[in-house]
Formats: sequence, C-alpha cells, structure tokens
Amino acid sequence: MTTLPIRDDDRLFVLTGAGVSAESGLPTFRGADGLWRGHRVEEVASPAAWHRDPQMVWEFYSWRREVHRAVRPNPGHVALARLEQRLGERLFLCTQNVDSLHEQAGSKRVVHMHGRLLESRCDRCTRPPAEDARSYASLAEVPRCPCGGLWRPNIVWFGETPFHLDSILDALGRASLFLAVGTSGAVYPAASFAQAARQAGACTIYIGPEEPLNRHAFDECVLGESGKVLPELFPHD
Ligand code: BJW
Ligand code: ZN
Repeated sequence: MTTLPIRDDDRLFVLTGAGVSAESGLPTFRGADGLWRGHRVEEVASPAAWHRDPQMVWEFYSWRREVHRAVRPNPGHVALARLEQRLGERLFLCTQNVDSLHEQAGSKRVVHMHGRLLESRCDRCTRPPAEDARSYASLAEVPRCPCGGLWRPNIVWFGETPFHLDSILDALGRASLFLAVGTSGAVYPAASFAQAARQAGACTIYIGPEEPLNRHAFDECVLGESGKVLPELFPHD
C-alpha cells in the first residue's frame, strides 16, 4: 500500500496507541523499555496502587511529566494533523495516549480516552480537572485539594471507565474506514474498537512494526513505523 485513497463520503476513525509516540522518544508500555523501576504498568496504573502507595504512583507520573517536557511530535503526528485539516469533522482522532503530541503537531479535536498527563483532579470531590504541567518530582508529598482529598493524575487506570465512550461508540458506528496505529491490542475496551467498526461496515487497517494481538479484526496490516508509514499513506499536497 502506498497512499490510502479517501473518498468524499468516507468517515475515518483513527485510534492511536503508544507506538505513535515511540519515535518521539516516549517508551511504549509493553516494549522492552516499558518498565519503571521494575514495575509493569498494570502495577502502577491502578486505583489499588494509588490507595496503597500514592507517593509511589505520584513519582511515576512526575517522572512521566519530566520525560514529556523534552519530547516533540514526529512525522506520524504531523501527518494526522494535516489529515484533520483536510477532512475536518470526517476524521475522528481517538488516542489512548496521555501525552499531548497530537495537539503539539496541530490536531485540534483529539479525544483522550485514557485521560491526559498534564491534567490533575481530586480523588475525593467533584472539583473539575485542572491543567497541570508542573513537575512534582521535587515535592515531598502528593498535593492536596482544598477539600482534603489527594490530587491525582486525570488518567484512566485499570478498572476505571474510559472517558468519552458515548462519542467514541457513535463515531465507530459511522466510520467507513478504521485505522489503528501503534497499539498492541492488549487493553480493552480500545482493543475491541476495530471489531466494532468492522461490524458497522468499516474497512479496518492496522499500522505498526508488528501484528497486534487483535490482528483478526483487521482487513489489512501495514507493517512499519508510523512516523514513516503515515506520511506515505497521507502525503501532504
Ligand atoms: C509502534 C512503533 C512505531 C512500537 N510505530 N507502532 C480481561 C479480559 C478483557 C478485559 C479485561 C480483563 N481484565 C481486565 C480487563 C479490563 C482492562 C484490560 O483491558 N486489561 C488488560 C490488561 C487485559 N481494561 C480496563 O480496566 C479499562 N477500563 C475498563 O475496561 O472499564 C470497564 C468498562 C469498559 C467499557 C465500558 C465501560 C466500562 C481501562 C484501561 C486503562 C488503561 N490505562 C493505561 C495506563 C494509564 C495511562 C498512563 O499511565 O499512561 O493506558 S494502560 C496502558 O495501556 C495505557 C495505554 O493507553 C494502554 C494501551 O497500550 P498501547 O497504547 O497499546 O501500548 P503498548 O505498549 O501495549 O503497544 C505499543 C505498540 O506500538 C506495540 O504493538 C508496538 O509494536 C507498537 N510500536 N514502535 C508504530 N514506531
Ligand atoms: Zn477535592
């Protein structure tokens, strides 16, 4: 496959995962460098871990914020931002990533189903989440909300309900093309989106250097790094 033709009546659903940010220098979760101090993500990104040891979880996300400061979007992010300029609301960009690299590349309407690293909220009250780009690496304690609750990352941990599911399911039902990029297919419900889109009539394509665990849900698999494949599929004219 060289370029991916998009018809005037096509609606495109793009699901991105950690692989789309790998070429920017952010480690994937299940890759060789995906461990943090020997912990798998499942051991740190859960409400149980937060209740058991909020300081440890806070340090993990402080480290992630530090790493995030230095990274920049790669040609894969840029190709998707340009595609949004071309397709407008016919493109639905849903990311599992908590980084802001799609936005830094120029994407305007990014649906962060697993939340955002640079936002925090109270773990007790309903005060809305706040933009929070500060690094807490130097803080001795996890910050507190005025209500006394702990200030946690606005991120969806295992066992929590992903954000924006209503609009995601609506867009999946209306898509004619579904593209998953750089996601292993290990984490649900995102791993079920390809099958849902296909059942609703979409053609499904995967892009990444290796086949995902849910390969059976894709009509086609384009093996390669997204920073190279996406600009080829969607050349800038
Ligand atoms: C490249 C590349 C390059 C490399 N170019 N590609 C048993 C069965 C089924 C489900 C469950 C089950 N037990 C529990 C569950 C549910 C659970 C789950 O799925 N667990 C699995 C581990 C089994 N899911 C949940 O709990 C979710 N909530 C939920 O289900 O609520 C119930 C509900 C459902 C539906 C409706 C209503 C209610 C919540 C999941 C939250 C996930 N959170 C995390 C961490 C938080 C974010 C953070 O700290 O950053 O989100 S986990 C982590 O995995 C992160 C990611 O978003 C997510 C997905 O990972 P991703 O993106 O796929 O990364 P990798 O590393 O796995 O893969 C990278 C890929 O890139 C690889 O394939 C590489 O080949 C590729 N790659 N270089 C392109 N250059
Ligand atoms: Zn509070």
